[in-house]
Amino acid sequence: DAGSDSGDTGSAAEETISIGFSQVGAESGWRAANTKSIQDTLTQENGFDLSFSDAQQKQENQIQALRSYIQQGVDVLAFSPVVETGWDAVLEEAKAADIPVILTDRAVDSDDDSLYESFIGSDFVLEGETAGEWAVEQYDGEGYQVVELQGTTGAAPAIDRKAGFETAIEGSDLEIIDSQTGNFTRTEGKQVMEGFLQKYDDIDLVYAHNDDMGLGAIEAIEAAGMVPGEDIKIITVDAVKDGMQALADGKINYIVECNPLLGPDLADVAKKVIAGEAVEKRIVVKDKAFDQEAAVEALPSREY
Ligand code: GYE
Repeated sequence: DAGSDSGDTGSAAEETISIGFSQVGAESGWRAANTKSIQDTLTQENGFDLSFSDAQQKQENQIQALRSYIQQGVDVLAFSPVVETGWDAVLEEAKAADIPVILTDRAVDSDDDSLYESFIGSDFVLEGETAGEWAVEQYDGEGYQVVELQGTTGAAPAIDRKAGFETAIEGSDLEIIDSQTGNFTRTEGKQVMEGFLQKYDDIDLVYAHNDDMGLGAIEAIEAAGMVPGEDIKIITVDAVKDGMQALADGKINYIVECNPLLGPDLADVAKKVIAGEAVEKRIVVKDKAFDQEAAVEALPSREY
């Protein structure tokens, strides 16, 4: 008798949650792993109907995507804001439409934190500090020259990784002699590094805000006839496979991890928000850091 069967198998009773996700772009290995994590987690099987779009690193594309999801009347909006500022108007539109917003990966700079439910992501200031502390330990003596490859101008990880590193090297023998954006891509990282190598002949260290720009810098250093990791040391952030391989090979010297696997936390927060349960306003993803030995050890079981 089917009518009296009250056995609940769980997922069948729950309603599918429609979620619109606006991704930053496809600028880096980190981003590819992040996208995969989100798409692999927010599946029909897990109770989601995911609409996903790639903004190609342009804020206007993200705003457009968010507006169209609002118009479609999705249950939840989620996005990784390409830059920190300029979101209040579209977030207010979401609020007016009663659609909860979850931030993943990058933060917005807004005075009104009622405009989103939760922000899930790493502590980028801490990442920059960790990178800077390692650098300070390596160099002792008279002035060492650092060039910095910054992430996308105005992006939370670029602002925070710069600030954290600067704090950590304050009063040390290290000096940042130049700092430019490479937009988190390998190509632009290479170009900016080529410019630095033409301008300065005694660079000791490259601090790149992500692995991809560091990998671009390796190409530029090798093309200039120098040995990356020896003639010029390199620190990066992310710890994606290509970066970890370069670290294991001795071409990068240190990597601060930034975990891109945010899909499970996003799914969890979205389900709770829809169920009317309380969620934490800030979920900090924990990161590690690797030197060459640690990279060799970690590589075989690395998930991304
Ligand atoms: O470090 C970089 C990507 O926002 C943390 O964006 C993310 C950063 C990541 O392009 O590789």
